Amino acid sequence: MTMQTLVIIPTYNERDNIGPLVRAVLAVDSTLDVLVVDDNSPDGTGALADALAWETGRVRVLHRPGKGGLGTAYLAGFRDALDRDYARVVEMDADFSHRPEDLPSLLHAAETAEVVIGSRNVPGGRVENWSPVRNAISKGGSLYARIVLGLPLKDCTGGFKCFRREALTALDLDGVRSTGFGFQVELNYLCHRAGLRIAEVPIVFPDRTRGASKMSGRIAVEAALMVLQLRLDPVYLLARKMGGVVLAILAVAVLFWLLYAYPALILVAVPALLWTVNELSQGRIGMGGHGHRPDLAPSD
Ligand SMILES: Nc1nc2c(ncn2[C@@H]2O[C@H](COP(=O)(O)OP(=O)(O)OP(=O)(O)O)[C@@H](O)[C@H]2O)c(=O)[nH]1
Ligand SMILES: [Mg+2]
Repeated sequence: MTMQTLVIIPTYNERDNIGPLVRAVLAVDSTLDVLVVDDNSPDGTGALADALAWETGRVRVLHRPGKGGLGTAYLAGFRDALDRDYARVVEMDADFSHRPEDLPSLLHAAETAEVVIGSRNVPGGRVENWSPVRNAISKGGSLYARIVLGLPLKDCTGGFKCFRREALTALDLDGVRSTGFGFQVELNYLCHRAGLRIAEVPIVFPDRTRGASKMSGRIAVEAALMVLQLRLDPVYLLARKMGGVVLAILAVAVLFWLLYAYPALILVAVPALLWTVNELSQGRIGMGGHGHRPDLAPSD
């Protein structure tokens, strides 16, 4: 197996960034290769990436037909890296918010941890040129994910990360649900639940200077809801598995409570129960359509 690292860079309209960024990454270390995952960027980023591939021999480009979201772009990149026996995989934005000069400390930490997170919220880490509002939203989002999901991390939402190969193979990548920005949180949660060793190393995170952000309020709300969904998942799955039983127990409990509170209801409850049992046994209600259902009769 090679000790090469694949740096995955998802792009959507990063024409002004892709060339300088890829060159800077390749200059860091000769063990780094780059995979650009471009979603048919209207600004021609994909063609620029193809030219870099041809010129350097260390870059490949995965062209996808349309904007499919950051999460699915990374998943496609992970599969490519695993197919090609890369020992390590790095996630990196194209807009220079993830600085190539921080790559060595991520790679170094990956020698002792299976997952490394470039963190803005540990000593030495910081953001640059963010408004106080944006800073508060980012820190609040991270704290929210940390509390709701019980993640032992200071920066839960960042996307500058390094995974050892065995970390990715330990995860159920097909089960990942977030397509967009919730992806980073979901991946952290999966790593934590899989018992992987996760390290946070400080990074400096400058705001993008070229190109447009793809972040929006809607995307942030989607990510926040996804966090809640992840937390509630075990309860939801159990309820689905136990669905019928839980409902029946609840119905009986409610009935008993009603009868206890209003004993007179027994005059209604008993005939109703007898009627229901009779109808069920005749197949006239519920239970999968054995009875006559004129409303569903075929028509032409
Ligand atoms: N392939 C692909 N890349 C995407 C998609 N959405 C975003 N990206 C890339 O993902 C990276 C992060 O996106 P940004 O727009 O920088 O999002 P952000 O960092 O949260 O927002 P800013 O701080 O404003 O830059 C960039 O390299 C984008 O080009 C997508 O749907 N498909
Ligand atoms: Mg960015």
